[in-house]
Amino acid sequence: MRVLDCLCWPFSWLASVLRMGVGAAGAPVEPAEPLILYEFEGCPFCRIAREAVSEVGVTTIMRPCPRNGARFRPAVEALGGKTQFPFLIDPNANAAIYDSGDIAVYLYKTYGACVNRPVLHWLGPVNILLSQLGVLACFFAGSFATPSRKADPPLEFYGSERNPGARLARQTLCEMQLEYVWRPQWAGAPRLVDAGAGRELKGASSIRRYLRETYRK
Ligand SMILES: N[C@@H](CCC(=O)N[C@@H](CS)C(=O)NCC(=O)O)C(=O)O
Repeated sequence: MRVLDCLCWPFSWLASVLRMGVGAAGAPVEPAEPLILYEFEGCPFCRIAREAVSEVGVTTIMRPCPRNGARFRPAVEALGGKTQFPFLIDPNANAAIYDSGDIAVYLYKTYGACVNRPVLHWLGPVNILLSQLGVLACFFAGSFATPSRKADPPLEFYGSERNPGARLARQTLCEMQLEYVWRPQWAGAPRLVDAGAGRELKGASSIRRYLRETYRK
């Protein structure tokens, strides 16, 4: 598994290059209630929503919904009326939004007053195509669920969308459908805090190993 983990690195870098570095971590924004994003790593549209979360720096509860995952997927249809990802809930404004473009625009407008919307996010089909290539570059990692136990309370995760190591860690969080509070952050990332177990992990490889050892069923 360690060898496989090492092999993933260049592909995660490639995904960041294909995205032209979009998805840096903005200055932290802590809304009264964290936002909630239903998404999965193997979905090109979800990446666009995550990049906006990251650029804006807004604290968001992530509920990963890989294709065959049963933990959070049913909630999306119950809350919004259809099974489509990404799906954003903003409890502060009673807003529920489906489309990645709409989610990005909403986030920049509502929480990113000082953040310029990256040029790539204005490029419609090019934006989507490059995001799809990013999914291909990572061999669809974060698309399918693996059996796992729930993390209670939810984990806390620090890292930007574009950080290749943070991406590798998120892919494992996603495949294991582990809920986490995401604080987009550049310094010291990726970092995972498991308050329930009193553990703090730094670096993609340590985080992935810890998650598999602790939450795999
Ligand atoms: N126009 C939408 C398209 C979203 C979309 O097609 N998402 C796919 C995943 S990549 C989806 O929800 N598929 C249904 C499923 O996964 O069950 C957007 O930009 O968000």
